[in-house]
Amino acid sequence: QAVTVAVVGATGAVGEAMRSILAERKFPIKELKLLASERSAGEVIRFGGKDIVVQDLATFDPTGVDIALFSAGGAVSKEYAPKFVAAGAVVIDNSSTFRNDDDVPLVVAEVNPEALRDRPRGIIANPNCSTMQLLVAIAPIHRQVGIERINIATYQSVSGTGVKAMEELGKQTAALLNFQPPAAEVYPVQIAFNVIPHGGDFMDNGYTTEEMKLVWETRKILGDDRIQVNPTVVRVPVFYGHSEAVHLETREKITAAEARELLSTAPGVELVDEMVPGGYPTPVTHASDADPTFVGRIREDISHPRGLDMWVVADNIRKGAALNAVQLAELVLKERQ
Ligand code: A2P
Ligand code: 11C
Repeated sequence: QAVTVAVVGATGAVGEAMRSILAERKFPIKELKLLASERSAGEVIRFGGKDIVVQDLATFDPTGVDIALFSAGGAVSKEYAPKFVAAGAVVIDNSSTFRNDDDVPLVVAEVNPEALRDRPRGIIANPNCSTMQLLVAIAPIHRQVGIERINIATYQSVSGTGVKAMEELGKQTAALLNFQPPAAEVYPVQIAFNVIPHGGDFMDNGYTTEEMKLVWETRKILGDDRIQVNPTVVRVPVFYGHSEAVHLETREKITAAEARELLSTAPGVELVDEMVPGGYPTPVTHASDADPTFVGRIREDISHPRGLDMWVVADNIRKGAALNAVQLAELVLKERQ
């Protein structure tokens, strides 16, 4: 049965991916409402063979919307998500605003889909992109042998910061190749031909907010507060696709062969794990514009009796945000049938 869907932040990088994924997966849409700020109101966007005019969220009446996908930043979610719920919609929110609230489920479609049924506030939170791909890859291992500790270093692409950051990487690269000084506005230092050990805001414990999301969200999604997570977030000059070097310490020993076997049938995972040059996933060769979470370089940690290492890559805009949001919308839709 077709429903009315609203995309809030429809003109942004994630909003654009949400639109194309809704179309690709043939989501049963009665009417699609596209919302943004007054800056883009009036713009015309083609969807499903029709022209749809982008409306200003501030003056939009949400009555009649069944499912709303929000990706317009935390402040917008905070103000408008409750208004959409009051008007009868289920809100799937991509911002970090509600993720840590006890009465808001935080759901990865392949990992804890059952959690979304319990949503007293009518809001379902979509995890952060780096947590999303980590969890798709490690949840099967946690279920099999238990995970005690995760050491992780991320290699996050600039699209995670937004459209302006992608422009900055392009402009700095062009400037440097033309022997011109690179202007840094979005990032505190040059991102082209560089790596920056910083994402989000610094906290009192020395970690950044982007790092602590990996700690809080992993525990909430797996429903296990005992899991220790030690993250370092790094921004790299890649346009699309986040990569992660993941080092697990499990409760019981799991061999690399057993982990490979387990992940070969895990939902949402694609193994790319040949011990030859190029036999591993990278953002450019595998993840960009693709749906799966790619896992490679699986090996037993030579420094720990129950250690397992892996390399995890996914498209941060698709699985990390828009695709999971649409998968959650599909699960909500299933409840109605
Ligand atoms: P707009 O095009 O009007 O600025 P990104 O993070 O990729 O830049 O995208 C942010 C998205 O959120 C855009 O669609 C943007 O719309 C939207 N947005 C930002 N601020 C607001 C706001 N105050 N009200 C509604 N939409 C907003
Ligand atoms: C990044 N993960 O790559 C961020 C972007 O909490 O949803 C998304 C922030 C969030 O910088």
